[in-house]
Amino acid sequence: MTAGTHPQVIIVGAGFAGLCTAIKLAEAGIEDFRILEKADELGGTWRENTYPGCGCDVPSLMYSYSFAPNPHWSRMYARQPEILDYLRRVVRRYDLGRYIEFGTEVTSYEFDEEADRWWVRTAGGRTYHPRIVVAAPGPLHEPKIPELPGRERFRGTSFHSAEWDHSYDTAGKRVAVIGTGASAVQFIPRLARDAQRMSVFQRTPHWVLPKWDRRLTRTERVAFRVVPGLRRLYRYAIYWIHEALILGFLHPRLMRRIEAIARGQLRRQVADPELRRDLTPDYTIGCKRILISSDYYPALQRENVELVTGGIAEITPDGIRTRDGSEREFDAIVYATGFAVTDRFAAERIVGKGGLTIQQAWRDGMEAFQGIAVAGFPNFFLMLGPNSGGGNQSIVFMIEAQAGYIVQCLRQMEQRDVTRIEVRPAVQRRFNQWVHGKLAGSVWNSGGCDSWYLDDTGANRAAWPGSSVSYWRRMRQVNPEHFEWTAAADREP
Ligand code: N01
Repeated sequence: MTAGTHPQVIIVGAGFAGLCTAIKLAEAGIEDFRILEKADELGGTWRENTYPGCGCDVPSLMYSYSFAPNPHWSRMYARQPEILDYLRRVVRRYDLGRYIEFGTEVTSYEFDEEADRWWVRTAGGRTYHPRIVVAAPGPLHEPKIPELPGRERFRGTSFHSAEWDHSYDTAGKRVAVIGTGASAVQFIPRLARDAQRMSVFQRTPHWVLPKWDRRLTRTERVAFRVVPGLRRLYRYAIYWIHEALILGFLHPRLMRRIEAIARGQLRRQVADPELRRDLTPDYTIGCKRILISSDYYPALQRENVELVTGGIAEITPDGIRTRDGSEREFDAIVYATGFAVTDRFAAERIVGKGGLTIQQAWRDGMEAFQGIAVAGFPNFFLMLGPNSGGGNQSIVFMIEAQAGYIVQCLRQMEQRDVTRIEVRPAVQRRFNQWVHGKLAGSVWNSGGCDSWYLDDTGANRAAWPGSSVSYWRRMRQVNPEHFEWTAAADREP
C-alpha cells in the first residue's frame, strides 16, 4: 500500500481491540495508521465503566494480551483501575500515544468506489480518506435504558451503570437498582454498605457462580515475576478450564455440573426459602451470561436491602410503582440494564458499495464473515463483530486472533498489489449457515431464556459457536479464496 497524505489505516476505538490492532500493524511494519478515539482517554469499556466495584469476572492472569503479560496484577480478579493502568502501560511500552487522536468521534463512513478508500468523518468536522478502516468501538458500548412508562418524570437522580455519576453520593440515600446482570452484581454489594435502603428490581434471576477472588500474596506475585513460565502455566491452566466450559455451552446436558455449583452457593448463602426460590433461575445455566460473585447474595440479605420481583409498572415522579400497585420512593435510580447490542452502529452512518448502508445489509440480522468482514463493505474490518464473542471466555484472546488476521489481509493486499479486499457474499452466507446451525442446539439458543445474545427474531448474533481455540484455528491463516482481491485499474470503468 502506497503512502499518501491520509493515513492508510484508520482504527476506530482505543480499547483492547483497537490497541491490539495497532500493535500488530506496527509490528508488521505498517505504521501509516491513526487511532481515532471519541473520548479523551484510552481504555474503551474499562474507561467507560467506573461503577463502584467494577472489575473483570475473567481471572486476571487470563486478562492481558498474550504478548504483553502483566506481572503487576494484585488480585485473582482485577478491578477496573488496574486494568486501565495495564492498558496505559501497554500504550507506553509500544509507544502508541503518537498514533491516537483523542476527542475524535467518528460519525460516518462512506466507501469511495473510485478510489477504493473510505471517507471517514468525525463530529468535529474532520475528514480522513484511508484505504482501510478497522472499526473497534466495542460490542457493549451503547448503554440501554428501557422505555419504562414515566421515566422522564422521575424527580430524583438517575443514571446508567456505564455512565456512573460520581458526583452523586448514594450513601444515606434510598436507591433503586433496575437489572441484576454482570454489572449490577458488582456494584450492589458496594452500594448496599451505606445506602439508607436499597431495592433491587429483578426481572429474571441469573445463575451466579462463586468468585474465588483474593489478593495475590507477595510470594505469588514475586514468583510470577521471577519463576520462568509460572505465570504462563497458571494462565494456560485457567484458560483450559474456560475452554472446557465452552463445550458445555454447545452441549447443554454438560452444564448440569456447573449448575450444581451455582445451586450449592445459593443454598449455602441464602437460608430463606422464599428468597432462594426468587433467586433460582428456571433456565439452563449459561443461557444468559453466567455471573461470578460471592458477595451478591449476602448483600441482598442485608437489613437495608430488598429484592423486588413483582415487575415494574411505571416510574413515578418519586419512585417506582410495581405491577401489584405498590409504590416505593427513591432518591436515585440506577439502570443496570445492559447495552444495545443487536442494533450495533445504529448511531453511525456506514455506507458501503452502491450506497448500501449497514442497516440495509443487516436488515435480516447482523452477520459477518468470522466476525470481521461484511460483504458489500470492502476494506472495512470489524473487531468483535457478530458471532465472535459472547460466552464467558476471554475476549482478549478473540481480539488477538482478529488483529492478526486483519494484518495478514493487509499484507496480502500489498503482495497482490490490490486496492480492494472484500469477502465473497457466498462465503459469508455459508459461514453464517454453519454458525447458526451450530448455535441451534447450544445453551444460548435452547436454554430457555431471553438474553442479549439473541435479536428480536431469536437469532443469536453474539456468540461464537465453539471454543476460543477453534476460532483461533480459523483465524490463523487467511484463505485467499474467501475474498475478492481487486485493483482499481483491473475494474471495468
Ligand atoms: O447488562 P445485562 P450488564 N425491566 O444485559 C435487566 C459484560 N460485562 O451491564 O435478565 C427490568 O447482562 C435485565 O433483566 P432480564 C458482559 O458481557 C462484563 O449487567 O433481561 N429489568 C438484566 O438483569 C455482560 O453480559 C463484565 O430479565 C430490565 C439487566 O437489566 C454485559 O456486559 C462486567 C429491563 C441487564 O443485564 C452486560 O452486562 C459487567 C427492564 N425493562 C458487564 N431491561 C466483566 O466482568 C433490562 N433489564 C467482564
